Amino acid sequence: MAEVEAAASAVAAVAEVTEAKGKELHRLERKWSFWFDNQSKPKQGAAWGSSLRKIYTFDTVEEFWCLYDQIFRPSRLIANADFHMFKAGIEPKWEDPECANGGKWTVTSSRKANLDTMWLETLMALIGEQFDESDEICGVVVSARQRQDKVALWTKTASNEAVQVAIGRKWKEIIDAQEKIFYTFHDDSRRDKSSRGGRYNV
Ligand code: MGP
Repeated sequence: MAEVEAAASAVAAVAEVTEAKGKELHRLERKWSFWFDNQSKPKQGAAWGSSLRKIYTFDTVEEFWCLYDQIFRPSRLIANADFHMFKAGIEPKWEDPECANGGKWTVTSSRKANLDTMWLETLMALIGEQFDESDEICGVVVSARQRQDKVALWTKTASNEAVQVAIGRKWKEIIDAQEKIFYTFHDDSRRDKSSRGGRYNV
């Protein structure tokens, strides 16, 4: 955790110097935040989310590349850790008001190289506002897990099947996924493992 925070302040310093030099930075449509969660050594009795940290909020292409290069590459994640990139102001939690009625499309990967590519393609599509339904998107999470790594795209209105299916189709194209992908409602994830089957698939 400390390492990630140190790397993030190095990125902030670089961004400040660049701006101070009067170099023109390329602004994004909106602000995004990178988050990090390390649950590899969970504290006994600690609630979910207690190790989740917002690391850096940015709105330029230059900061994005610095952050991606120096920190947020999934192949660097240890097991049971996650990186998130969410719209600024939205927390990567079911409890966030923007996520509360939402859900997620999930794609799994057994190869680290593949995971890095899918994550990067997704990040670029988000900051480049490539989804027609961009208002419906909350953010993306990449999770390193013992069983299988995964990337999940979180959206806002789970009950709106047409919108979710359109987003799922577009995402599949972006990450070049060949297999079926599934959409789960956060409401189902909240309940119990047995009710977690995907509600939509593309
Ligand atoms: P996970 O990290 O999304 O999936 O959630 P993982 O580790 O692949 O395991 P899975 O087999 O359960 O899919 C793991 C557990 O963390 C969940 O079952 C919840 O108990 C808890 N959890 C995850 N999220 C994203 C939240 C959240 O947003 N809010 C709360 N309260 N708990 C969560």
